[in-house]
Amino acid sequence: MDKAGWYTEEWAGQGSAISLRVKDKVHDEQSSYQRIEIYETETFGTLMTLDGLVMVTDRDNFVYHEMMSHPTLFTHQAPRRVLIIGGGDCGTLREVLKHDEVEHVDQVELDERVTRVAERFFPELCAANDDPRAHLHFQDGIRWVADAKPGSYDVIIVDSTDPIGPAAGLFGKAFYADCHRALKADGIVVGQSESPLFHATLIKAMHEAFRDADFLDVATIHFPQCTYPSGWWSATMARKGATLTGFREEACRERAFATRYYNAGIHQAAFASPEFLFKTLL
Ligand code: AG3
Repeated sequence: MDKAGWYTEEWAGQGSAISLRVKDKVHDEQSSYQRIEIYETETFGTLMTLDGLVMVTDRDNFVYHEMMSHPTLFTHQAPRRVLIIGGGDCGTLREVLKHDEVEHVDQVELDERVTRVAERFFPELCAANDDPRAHLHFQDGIRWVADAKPGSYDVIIVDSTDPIGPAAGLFGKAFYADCHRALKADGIVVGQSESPLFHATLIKAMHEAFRDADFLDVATIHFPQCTYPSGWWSATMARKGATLTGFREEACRERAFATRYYNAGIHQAAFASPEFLFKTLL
């Protein structure tokens, strides 16, 4: 927060930044893994940063959390067992638990402090944490997946930070090969995949790593996320033994729960690839 009351995240190497006008810094701690800060902003509600990078704001996190969960869960025919890697603020977990057919969710977050701070400052994101289907584990997600019983999950969601530090391993072939083993035959893994505008080469590398790890089909979906680098974000999905078709459109249209961004039209549109990315991925 500068003297004039702005929080700024400079977007590494991009000569651009996001600034939010801040009323107050309400929390600041150094956990064993990272610096966790909470601000009250003037127009985006509460903001959480990790090592100075924007993770969540009250105002726009719904787009990210809905798109990290519903497109994958409505592509899978019967998602019963779900694994979330990271996701410490619990916003993705809340969306996953909106699906009645989900019977069991393991969430494996490295830093317990992120969840404890989210419980205090983002109670609405943590509203479903007491759901008996939710199982929170605080340990290394890479290790968890390596140790998972083969074929034990329908869906794996990688709700990570940027591919630096401990999260770097969540974007590579070795981790994807472990996901492949941990998934059932028609299982799907989806990971947040940064900005199409800024990080197209990372998205390309993810596609290659998923294919090298024997996934049959890979696709990137797009959505706006105005407080993340470039304001345009993506998630990349890969499926083990089948293509990423089979959208349960009727179930989506008749869903019994509320969403604010996601719907059937968004689902279909999100899979469309911009020309430059299409060419990058060739
Ligand atoms: N996961 C994606 C964070 C990446 C943001 N990067 C940045 N600000 N440089 C956030 C966790 C939400 N559950």
